Amino acid sequence: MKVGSWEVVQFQSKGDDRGELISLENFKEVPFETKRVYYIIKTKAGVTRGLHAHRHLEQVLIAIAGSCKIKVENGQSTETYVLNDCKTGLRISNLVWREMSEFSPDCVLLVLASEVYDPSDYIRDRKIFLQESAAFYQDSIS
Ligand code: T46
Repeated sequence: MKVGSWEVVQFQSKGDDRGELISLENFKEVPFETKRVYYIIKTKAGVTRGLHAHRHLEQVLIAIAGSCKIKVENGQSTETYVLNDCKTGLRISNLVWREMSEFSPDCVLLVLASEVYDPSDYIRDRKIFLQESAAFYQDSIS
């Protein structure tokens, strides 16, 4: 994915008279090789999660149950999405600040990640995020 980008992707459901099945494959629905899967559950009312960006990590987020809101920002533009459909994913590249909020009590937010867990990949200071993304865009036009 392009650095500092995100996109909504609709997954195809293989439905028949028994119900539905959604399948996600690396380099198809998921634009990278998945190295880690985690899910966020039981987020308490009023909590905002995220509040960071990643230097290298790319992810696909899917609310496989319930709903939550996610704000994404790349230092130049911001967008807010409601994730409430297990057939819809939000792909997020590196250098994107994210804030997740308004979790419904039954929300299960599934995340497919391109890298194993690495705390040093997190940018948790917003000022540093804005500096690093400004430097990236500056380098890419010079
Ligand atoms: C992201 C958003 C969408 C681990 O030990 N391994 C893991 O793979 C992850 C993701 C977290 N942790 C530990 C680190 C913390 O002690 O789990 C705890 C909660 O993690 P964090 O505060 O980073 O959770 P969120 O919801 O703020 O952010 C998470 C991801 O960390 C992040 O990469 O993009 O979900």
